[in-house]
Amino acid sequence: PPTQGAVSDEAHAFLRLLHQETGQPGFTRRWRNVRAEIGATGTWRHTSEELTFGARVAWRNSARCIGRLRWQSLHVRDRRNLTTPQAARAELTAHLRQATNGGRVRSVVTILAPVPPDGPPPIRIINPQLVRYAAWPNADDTVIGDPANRDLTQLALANGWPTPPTRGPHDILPWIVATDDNRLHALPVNQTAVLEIRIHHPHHAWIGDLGLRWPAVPVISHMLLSIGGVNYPAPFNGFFMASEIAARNLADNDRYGQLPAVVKGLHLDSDDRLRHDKALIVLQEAVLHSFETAGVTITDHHRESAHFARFVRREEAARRTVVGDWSWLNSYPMTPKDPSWQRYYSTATAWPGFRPYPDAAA
Ligand code: NRG
Repeated sequence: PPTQGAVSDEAHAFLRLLHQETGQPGFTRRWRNVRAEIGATGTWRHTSEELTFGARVAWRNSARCIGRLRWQSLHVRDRRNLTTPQAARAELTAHLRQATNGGRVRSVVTILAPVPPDGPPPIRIINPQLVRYAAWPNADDTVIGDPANRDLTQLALANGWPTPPTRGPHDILPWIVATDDNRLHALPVNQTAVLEIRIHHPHHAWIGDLGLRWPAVPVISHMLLSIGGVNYPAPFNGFFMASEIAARNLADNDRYGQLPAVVKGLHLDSDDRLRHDKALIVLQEAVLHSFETAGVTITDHHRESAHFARFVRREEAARRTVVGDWSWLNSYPMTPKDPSWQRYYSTATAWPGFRPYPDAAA
């Protein structure tokens, strides 16, 4: 756990930042109170205004995120009073509904009770994302479902998740929630809150026959939101960039591994050395087309790269340093025409921010 001195330093830096950026008066008085509170309890409680500002700046400081132009639009749900798995299930369901918003996806964070100075938080989510598909290994080492979630599937089964009657490629895993008595609870997901998109292609009907689908909204659920020395479990979402789904989740050999099927469907020759590149483009088209015809927010990497460049210009105009991880901001198939490809960013860590849960499994 962080020392009282460290909490104090971070609290001071955060309050300074907030009062400087927002122009709100009263820094000295607020700091005096917060310092006393940290002295007495080892931690402090944010006002809801501090919480909202801190969560938005944490997004602004997310070095791996290309979508930061919209950081000020983050909807912040203050659920710090939440202590039971049942209440967590209800709030995570509400988060999914509010974020999905019938397809016009909104960026949302749900802030749960903080990690206290002397132990685990009342509620913490083990799943890396709220909507993940189970992995069912076959005897021959192949997997039905998403191989990335082998361990999570085992954990769900070990904690009382009833095996679905038929095991398919898209069985939504329950939420696994840890309580501060070190117990795990597998909470079934309310399917009516989960929107999924079937993947098809405007010119290649056979793509639809591959039976692919993906959840509409990516909700990252295993990171801590760190504001002024206080750490919160805080599931958050933005919306998908098509390449996340098309070039990784559906394509990677150790995920759904669909490139061979697409190469085959396109009748590409095995001596065409760009056959996988061509297949990837067709998968990108399919993902964009499927989300768009379903009326669900999606973006592409060229558009996001241009938006990111606009974010960088705004930040630099405000005399703030932009942190950024080139290898995460740029992805196949970006081109040198995309502005985020053309430069590097500060690799420092900036706070408030999101961080991995200290002892989380990969
Ligand atoms: N690539 C991962 C999700 C990572 C986060 N992506 C977002 N985040 N778009 C995947 O499952 O494809 N977000 O907050 O919108």
